[in-house]
Amino acid sequence: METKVSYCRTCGAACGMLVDVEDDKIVRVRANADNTSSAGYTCVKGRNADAGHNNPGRILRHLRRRRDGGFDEISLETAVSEIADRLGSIMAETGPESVGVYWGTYAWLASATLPVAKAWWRAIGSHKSFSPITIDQASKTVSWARTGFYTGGFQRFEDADVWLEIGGNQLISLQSVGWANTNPFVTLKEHKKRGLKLIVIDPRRTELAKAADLFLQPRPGTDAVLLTAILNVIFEKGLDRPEFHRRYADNVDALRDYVRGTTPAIAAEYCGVPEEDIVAAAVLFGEGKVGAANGHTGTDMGPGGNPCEQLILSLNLVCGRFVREGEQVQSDALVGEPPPRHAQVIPPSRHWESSWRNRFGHGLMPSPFSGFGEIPCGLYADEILEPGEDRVRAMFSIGGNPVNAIPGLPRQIEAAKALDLLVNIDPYMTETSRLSDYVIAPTMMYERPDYAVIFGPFGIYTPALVPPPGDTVEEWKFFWLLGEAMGLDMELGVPDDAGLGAFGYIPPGRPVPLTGPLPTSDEMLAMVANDDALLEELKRHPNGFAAPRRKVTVLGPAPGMEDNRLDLFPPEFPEEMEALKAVLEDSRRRHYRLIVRRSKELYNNQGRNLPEITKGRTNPLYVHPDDLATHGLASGDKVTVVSDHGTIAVVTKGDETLRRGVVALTHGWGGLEEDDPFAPGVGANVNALMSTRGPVQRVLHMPMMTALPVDIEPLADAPAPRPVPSRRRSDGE
Ligand SMILES: Nc1nc2c(c(=O)[nH]1)N[C@H]1C(S)=C(S)[C@@H](COP(=O)(O)OP(=O)(O)OC[C@H]3O[C@@H](n4cnc5c(=O)[nH]c(N)nc54)[C@H](O)[C@@H]3O)O[C@H]1N2
Ligand SMILES: Nc1nc2c(c(=O)[nH]1)N[C@H]1C(S)=C(S)[C@@H](COP(=O)(O)OP(=O)(O)OC[C@H]3O[C@@H](n4cnc5c(=O)[nH]c(N)nc54)[C@H](O)[C@@H]3O)O[C@H]1N2
Ligand code: SF4
Ligand SMILES: [Mo]
Repeated sequence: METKVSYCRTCGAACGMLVDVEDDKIVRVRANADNTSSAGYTCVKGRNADAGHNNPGRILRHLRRRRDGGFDEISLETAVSEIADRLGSIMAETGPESVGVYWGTYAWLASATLPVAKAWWRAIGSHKSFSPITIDQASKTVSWARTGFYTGGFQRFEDADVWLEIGGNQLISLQSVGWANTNPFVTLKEHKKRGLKLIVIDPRRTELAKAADLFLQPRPGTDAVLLTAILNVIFEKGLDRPEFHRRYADNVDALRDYVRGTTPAIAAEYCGVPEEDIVAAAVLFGEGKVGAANGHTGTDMGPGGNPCEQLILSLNLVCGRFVREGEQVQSDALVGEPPPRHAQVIPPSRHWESSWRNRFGHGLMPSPFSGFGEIPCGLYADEILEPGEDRVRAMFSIGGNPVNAIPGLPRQIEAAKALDLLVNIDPYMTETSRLSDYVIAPTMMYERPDYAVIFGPFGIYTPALVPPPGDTVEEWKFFWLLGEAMGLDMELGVPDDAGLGAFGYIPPGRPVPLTGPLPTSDEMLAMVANDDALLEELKRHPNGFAAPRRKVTVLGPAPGMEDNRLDLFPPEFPEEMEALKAVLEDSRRRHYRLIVRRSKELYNNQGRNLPEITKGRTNPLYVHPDDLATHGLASGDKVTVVSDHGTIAVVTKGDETLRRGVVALTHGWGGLEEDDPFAPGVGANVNALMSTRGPVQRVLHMPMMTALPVDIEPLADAPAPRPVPSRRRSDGE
């Protein structure tokens, strides 16, 4: 047995790992305390990676569907040549626009996948590109594209005296703006010790909320009203920073006039939080010298995703939470000369107004994937099912599970079945795999070399620890071979049009043609990184390489950028606030609000198939014990959850951390129609309760995925419920 040093790629945290290898098999995975970034931190997902690699249900040979619904194992050569032929005839009949791609979460967890798949995609020449970004937090992108982007940089957590987190639970999700990327408990504790004040807004008293100095627990979906009142107090008390916003932004007065109507008393009544807490949050945030407010899935998945992110951006701009001209900041470069940073504004792009439009007249969202934008997932099923000359007939899913992940489950199943060709690249028989024509078996993380650069800045490289089992293939090789079989001219280096480079996205790679004999994996990584000095440095530091502390001075605007302005009051904002209030008013028809919640054990749908992780459980519906009691129910009883769009059956679990009238269910679970939701590891798919045809966010077409109005009822065939005590009205309105 041999112990090898590597890092985990189940999520973006890139935690350092020690991996025991025996007979070319991963037998045990544990923390590497010497890793310079994670310093011994790991989570249950990463520690169970051996179970994931060795799972008996793992797909080790490429599969082709038979007419009877079963699958035959086929070689890579057969898969590539048959898929190339079928794509060729579809494109000859109805053109490249009838080919679509879905870039799942795993598409960017292996560095070489994205750049090569992008080169293939660019050569196909279709616009039908989708990714879960548009069912996640793309309201941020909408607000930047409407307001403009200040490139001096956000103030950093290390320097902050106040931090406001709204609708995120970083201690579990590890997804933050630069503080919880790994080892979040220790990081937070250290910064609180030096005086950082944390404000958390969440309808559930989460792990993060318990660590907060000030915690507000509003009714789900009402954050935009709460934020309006916070901005009002900031202006009223003169806590804004005119020296910053007057210099870079227009329409500050319009924003000030708008928020004036929403007093803390009005917001307190609307959101169900104490008036004095709203004032306290505004004062604590406004008086801080350095800090930031951040929205997450809890804000962005709600009925007010766009106005929420607009207000969060406004709050940061009004309070000047950005690095100014002449200030010194930590460089973002790991090696080499740091790129210059300018205090300047990129004007509103309103990308979707000038982009290509689909047959429903919908413009594209900026995207790191395609080089020219993507169509929102809210239109994924429509693109396949609605008639039209350029209807999508062939779909590729890379490291994702669109059937499970996109709201409107029955319609997603119908869409998958309506395709002439569905190709899925996933190590497991997910819902999408089961409905695919071809399933390509990929290598998993410890079977390939890779490198990562994350916020810090910090970088790490790992060699492959074991050879690829069975016929598994690295995704980039599959796309290289497929492009070759299709006779496409592919070139690496497709740029990212989303301007998201600053957030640690994978660089496009060296602009070279992808022809000739297949390179080795390490040669491919070198082409992708396009930075030999970086890779060399990373290879010299198996425990990870943290950049030496280097400061750069923020320069003034570059020539031609001096007069660009931010728009703090885009015309859609007041209309979207009204639309939000109408949805919230309409939601009062139902007694409960269903909210999002992520679990420590799973990463979206990943891990659900591993008994080592689920221990035979399914996803419970979390309900406040007092709410359970009003139905005569207890933890463990079965209920149905009913929304305007569907009904699911679940097991309940009492949870006192929830606000009364709020229930929570984790996504990523649930099978197809024929599966038993109570069977171990199956569970219920929350997306059966949601619909892309209900209220959606403008531009983004994102449906309501949190603050969803639902009712719960005891399940008809479950044991008779206990007698109902006095029926108290829940606080869900
Ligand atoms: N362990 C684990 N980590 C993950 C993932 C995972 O599945 N498991 N998924 C990864 C992915 S893809 C993403 S996008 C990130 C997401 O990262 P986060 O956005 O941090 O996700 P959550 O941990 O679900 O936190 C969302 C919080 O929003 C709260 N909330 C719900 N509705 C509302 C509301 O109306 N208002 C407010 N203010 N709060 C609300 C919920 O109670 C919850 O605490 O996590 C990533 N990390
Ligand atoms: N109702 C509701 N729906 C949601 C959400 C929610 O909070 N509520 N969250 C949304 C969010 S934020 C997101 S990001 C999406 C996620 O949506 P998806 O990205 O579609 O779903 P994942 O479960 O992350 O899919 C990742 C897949 O990668 C596979 N995989 C693991 N390792 C490898 C590998 O080495 N190679 C390849 N090719 N595949 C691999 C896993 O088996 C898994 O099936 O879901 C969204 N859907
Ligand atoms: S937080 Fe967990 S899943 Fe993410 S990299 Fe670390 S060990 Fe892996
Ligand atoms: Mo996500």
